[in-house]
Amino acid sequence: MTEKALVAVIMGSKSDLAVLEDCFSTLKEFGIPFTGRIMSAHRTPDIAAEFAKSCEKNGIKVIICAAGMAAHLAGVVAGHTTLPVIGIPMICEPFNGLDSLLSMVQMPPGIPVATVTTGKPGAKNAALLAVSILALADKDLSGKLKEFRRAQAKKVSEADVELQNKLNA
Ligand code: RP5
Repeated sequence: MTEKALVAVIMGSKSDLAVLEDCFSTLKEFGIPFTGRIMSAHRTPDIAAEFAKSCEKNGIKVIICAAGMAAHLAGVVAGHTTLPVIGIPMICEPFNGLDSLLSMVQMPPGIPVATVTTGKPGAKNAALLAVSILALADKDLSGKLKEFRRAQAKKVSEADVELQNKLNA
């Protein structure tokens, strides 16, 4: 992205990247400039801490963190910034993401992480939540989000009509 990033999407490992495609594509759909980085709370702790501390002065408004297993990335990042942090728990063996979810969601009072669900649905919702936050100060973006919801609802209603037609045929 050439425009100054408003959202930073960081992940604990290259192995998380495929899941984050849904996050990237949703941010792109809404025209949100973002940056993507790989860094780890455990394997590169200094880089993760420095990055978290630098986000605000670099114009980042929301940070999305994806991590699996003992998923501490979002919590560590949140401890180093007052920007909103959204966490996406990755699905990993052998506990299928429940380990990641609990590691991420169980933040001590005082340092919140807005944890979405595991895997690809979580990746998409993380992007949409970032859009909602940015839309608070951006009327055009708020309009786009409302239109997205209308289009989504229309698809459900169309599927319902299709089902009714099929059942009543
Ligand atoms: C976490 O450990 C990463 O976010 C990843 O989900 C998980 C496994 O990492 P790799 O061993 O695949 O690099 O830090």
